[in-house]
Amino acid sequence: MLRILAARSEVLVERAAALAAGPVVVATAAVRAGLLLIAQRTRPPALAGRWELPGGRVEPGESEPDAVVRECREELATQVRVTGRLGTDLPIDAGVLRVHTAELASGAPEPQALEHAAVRWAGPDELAEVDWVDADRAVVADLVALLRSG
Ligand code: 9L3
Ligand code: MG
Repeated sequence: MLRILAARSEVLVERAAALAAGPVVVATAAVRAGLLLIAQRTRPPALAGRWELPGGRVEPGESEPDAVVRECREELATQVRVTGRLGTDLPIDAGVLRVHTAELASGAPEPQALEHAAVRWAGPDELAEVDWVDADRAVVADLVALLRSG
């Protein structure tokens, strides 16, 4: 009985910590043939024109990989397969940003900018020059390493 109560309170403490940290936003580091898919934001005004790894908020009850797949379908009209995580949790105004690595599913359509101003595939030598949103700039070294490792 006590053990059950202890386990339950652990779950509650974890949930409280998650709520305090705010919502989780996932970002997708999609790689193909040594290139990284990057996307130019249109909103909010403070971020418009700057580039990011596409993604968005995880919905209640949704896993992070499922959120990555959903966001890529909604924002890019393509299908990705999540392959791992990259870097550490990044603090953002909205909560915390977690980068997941991915590849396009076989036969998936070419990504389209449905919600972005533009999307493009960038090579490792270009990433330092990209006008990143602040949160994503923090993982540029990891992104370069990811591209060079494949
Ligand atoms: N955000 C930052 N970097 C990213 C993503 C996908 C999102 N790579 C920030 C911008 C917004 C918030 O997270 O403040 C929610 O993202 P969205 O739903 O507007 O894409
Ligand atoms: Mg988004």
